[in-house]
Formats: sequence, C-alpha cells, structure tokens
Amino acid sequence: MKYLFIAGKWAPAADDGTSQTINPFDATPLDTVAEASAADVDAAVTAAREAFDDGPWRQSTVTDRAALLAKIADLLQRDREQLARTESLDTGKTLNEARADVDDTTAVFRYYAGIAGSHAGRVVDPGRLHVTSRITHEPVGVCALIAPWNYPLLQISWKLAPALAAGNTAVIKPSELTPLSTVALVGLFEEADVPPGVVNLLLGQGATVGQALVAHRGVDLISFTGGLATGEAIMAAAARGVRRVALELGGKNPNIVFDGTDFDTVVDNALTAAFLHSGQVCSAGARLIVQDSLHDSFVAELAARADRIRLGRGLDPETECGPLISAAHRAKVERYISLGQAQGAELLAGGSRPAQPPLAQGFFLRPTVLGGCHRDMTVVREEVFGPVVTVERFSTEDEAIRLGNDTSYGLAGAVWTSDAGQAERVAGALRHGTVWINDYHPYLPQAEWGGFGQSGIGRELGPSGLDEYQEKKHIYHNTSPAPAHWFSG
Ligand code: TXE
Repeated sequence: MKYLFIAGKWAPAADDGTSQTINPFDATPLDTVAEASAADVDAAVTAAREAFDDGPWRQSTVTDRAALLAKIADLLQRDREQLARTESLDTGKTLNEARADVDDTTAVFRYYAGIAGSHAGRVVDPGRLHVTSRITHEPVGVCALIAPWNYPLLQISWKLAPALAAGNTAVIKPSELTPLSTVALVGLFEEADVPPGVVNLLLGQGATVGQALVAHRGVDLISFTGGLATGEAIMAAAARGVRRVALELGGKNPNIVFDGTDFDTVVDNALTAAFLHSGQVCSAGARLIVQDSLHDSFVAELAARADRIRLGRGLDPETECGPLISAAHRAKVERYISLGQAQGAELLAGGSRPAQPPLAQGFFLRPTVLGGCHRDMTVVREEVFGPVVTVERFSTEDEAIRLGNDTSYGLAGAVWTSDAGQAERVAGALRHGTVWINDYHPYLPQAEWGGFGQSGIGRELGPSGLDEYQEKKHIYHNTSPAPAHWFSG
C-alpha cells in the first residue's frame, strides 16, 4: 500500500479511498495506492503554504538547499537498481532505459545543486549618485508539480529539483498510472530530513485530484507535463488568480533525412527516434521526412528492422520494447493507425497486437511503419504517442524545412546530413525547441528543454529551468533621500 505524504507524514486518504496500479506487461495489479480526496488536496497545499510562509525552509540558505539536492542525488544512486526495477514494472519500459532514467534524474539533482548558488541576482548601476540598485531572485511560493506516466521519476525531478533549489515548497502529483517511483523519491526526501511541508505528495486521478490541486488558490505556480487538452485546461485554471504556469505538452517531431548520410547509422537512429519506450516519448521522431533519392531503400530497411524489434517484459534483458501504458492508450494509438490507412497511408510494418502469450495479455502493439504519408493525414498532424512512425518524402532543402515546420507543435526535431552548411541552415530554420544534427534523443541537464507553439510555455532544465521558479525583484535604495518637489503645496 502506498500513502500520501503531507506535512512530513505518510497517511492514507482522508476518506480511505484507494486505487490499483497495473503492470502494463500483463495487466495484473501491481500495488494499492491511496486516492487523495479534496480534503487531502487542501491539507497538502496548506502544509506547503505554511512551510513556505512560516517554516524553517524560508530561512534556509542556498547552501542548505544545494546540500539537500546533492544528498538526494547520492540516495538515488544508492537505490539505482531498485528504483529502475520499480520504474520498469510500473511503466513497462526496459530495465536499461529505467536505469538511464535514474542516472539522468541524478544528474538533474546534481546540476541544480551545482548552480543554485551561482544563479544569483545582480547589482545594477543606476547611473546616479546616492542610489544603489539590485535585482534579487526569490522563490515564487507553493508549486503544484504534475507529471505524466512516460518518464515518471525524471519528469517530476525536472520540476522538483529547480523548485527546491530556488526555495519554493511543492505539492507533487504523479500520474495515477505510474505513481510508484515518485513515492520512492519522496521516501528519499524523508530520509534526507526535508523539513515538513516542503515536499508533499498527492496520489490520484487527474480529473479529481489534479484538478482540485490546480484550482486551489493556495498554489502560486503550476508546472505540468502531459497532454495538450489537459494543458489547455490547466492554463485556464491558472488564469484564475493569475498564477504562474509552465507547460510541456508533447510534440509532432520531424526527423529529416537527406541523402548522403551513412545509411545504417540513419536507419538505426530513426528506429530509436520513433520506437524508444514504444514511442511514448514527447520528443519521439514520429514523423520521418526522407529525401526522394534515398526514400525507397530507406523505408524498406526501416520496415524490415521495425519488424525485428523484440517485444517483451521490461525486466527481461532480451527485451527491446515494452508494452504501451494502458489498454485505453493502446486503443487510441490503434485508432490513429486505422485512420491513417483510411486516409491513404500504406501499412509497411506492425499495425497489430502480438497474438502469442504472454504478450497477448499485456498492452502490446507491434512497431508500426506507415508509408506514403502526407501532411493532411490526421496521423501526421496529431501526436500519436505510440510505436508508430509516418514517412513523408521531399526533394529540396526548402521543402524539407517547410514540412518540418508544418505542425502546430514545436518541441523537437532532427536533421541528418553530411553537409555541414545544410545542417546549420536547416537547424536554424526549424521552429522547434530542440534540434539535433546527426543524432536523436540526447539531452543535457545544462541545456534548456521546451517547446515552440502548442508544445508548451516556459523551459525546463538549464538556467531557464531555475528561472521558472523565481520571482525577480528590483530593490532600489536611495541612500540620501530628499524632497521630490513634484507638488508645491
Ligand atoms: O495525459 P494527461 P494522458 C500526451 C499523449 C497522450 C495524451 C494524453 O499524446 O496520448 O497526452 O495522455 C494529470 N488537472 N502526453 O491522458 O491527462 C494526470 O493525472 C490537473 C504527452 O495520460 O495530460 C497526470 O498526472 N491534472 C506527454 C498528468 O496530468 C490533470 C506525456 C498527465 O495526464 C488533469 C504524457 C486535470 N484536469 C502524455 N487531468 C508529454 N508531454 O511528454 C489529468 N491530469
């Protein structure tokens, strides 16, 4: 049984509500989890509010906060194997990927521990005598941090580490589908003696617990990663009271391949771009855009290799791709595949569920390649978030750029070319928050991550990821006050 963590204490829901978390590999129950009530949401926000307004945390130094984050990084590494196992069971992803997630999470805590003290305000030269002027960085207050199910541990940490580095308090809510690694992370905070109320954990459904959390007027800032429709609803909720909001809402990411690059390298990376974690990645290279002269051989090899991807249990070292997160999500992905075919796409690989046991019990879907695609197809325009890659073709550089930018999203994209000038031209022209040249998927804690267009608002990671959680205050000090003489009376 997993509990809520409010004001430094683990507790069941006030009304004793619970739910089950499910193993997507075989649809069996994994654990029972408290399902927070409205009273719990209020208690968590109140605890965070009191810790921010009156608790010892407000008096903490940046050195204290950096030490806490560094301690969490150490504990994450101590528990690496166990955390990776938990994440793999809960999400279905491979153990290797889950280990990489724990390492990336550790790196994020270390990064913000490192820059917390150096990301200070500044002294301003006011250009006049008897005045000193400075900009100070201050925490925003109580932060509601809401994470999705594809990278549970990592996504919450991209928010929590900078929020705490800046001196905020937090109420965190993982996805109801994958709460287990976040519960473990909060356990590490407890072990590291985080003061009560600084980190609070709510568990439960988005439509009830998430919604009550973002509507709560004790919350000063909401940071959310998830789907577009939910992001729009959260932005509307944040408008009440003009609360700060940061959103990461996924993408429809172009992966542009020019002729002349090493064939095997590009095919191999196109598979990783599209099918890592069964394509349930906000930056997945789900939209392949391939130059005419290369197109046919490229697509044939891609489809052949997609067919050979080994599906299985995340904990099995032979597995290359796990299941999708839920039956409902798989059904949504399947609808996109059918719609794509109805609109003229050609099914070149996958498109069906594996029939053999034990995979037939879980939420598996075979890696799917759709050829002959064009921009008007729904499957090309909307985020599918599954193991589905669509292939379009182009002939000129201008056409590739036009296609790459022909999306209402703008999270990430890649260009593969052996021409350095072309690489820079295309990367410069793409309207996406991250552009990879001759690579796909790597990111750095030091480098900003976020989207143009409807991929979101704000940036995570890098110094901007800390800025999100800070107010900037100008302090103007007149050291020799005198009458202003605006009024004579
Ligand atoms: O996510 P939701 P869903 C995309 C992907 C997917 C679609 C829907 O295309 O198919 O989103 O996925 C909480 N107020 N991404 O429905 O609903 C919820 O409990 C406050 C992209 O699973 O956005 C969970 O913690 N919170 C993506 C979190 O929001 C609410 C990652 C995400 O759930 C809420 C995942 C509400 N009204 C899906 N409703 C990415 N950007 O990486 C839900 N939640």
